[in-house]
Amino acid sequence: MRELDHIGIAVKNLDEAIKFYRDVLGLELVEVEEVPEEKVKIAMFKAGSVYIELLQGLSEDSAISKYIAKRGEGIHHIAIRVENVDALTKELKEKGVRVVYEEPKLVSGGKRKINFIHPKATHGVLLEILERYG
Ligand code: CMX
Repeated sequence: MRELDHIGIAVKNLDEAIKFYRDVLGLELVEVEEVPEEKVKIAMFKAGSVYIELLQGLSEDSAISKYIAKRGEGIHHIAIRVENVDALTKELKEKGVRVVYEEPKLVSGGKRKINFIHPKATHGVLLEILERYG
């Protein structure tokens, strides 16, 4: 299984951005949560079979805050859902592909396991690989 899971959009103000995606576009807001492991607060919207994830940095040193400081708001990453993120991380490292974390991270109280492939290895897009539990 390798399916598009979500598109991540970096935003300055999550509450303001939610108003647009929920109230103007009419997308279904599935959940809002803090992901302290990644120093972000996120809002997940269902958009057909995939999600749109809005991300606001929780501190200046968050990857999202740094991204916005350099490039402004916009598409930050694309996420692919896979069957086994540990195995894929190992496989990528063996192939010499630059992953962000040596070992995948469990986040959101164990609801997801994630890693990232560096944009320099993917022709310019930060790619998240993730496994979802429940
Ligand atoms: N998309 C595309 N290119 C990107 C990028 C992005 N999101 N972020 C950085 N880049 C590019 C930059 O343009 C730059 O390219 P040039 O050298 O050609 O100018 C290069 O990558 C290095 O950029 P940088 O600003 O110096 O960024 P860093 O190397 O400090 O960090 C990265 C980049 C990907 C390692 C870092 O953002 C990271 O660790 N990301 C993974 C964690 C993360 O993003 N967490 C937030 C999401 C959490 C979640 O989804 O739950």
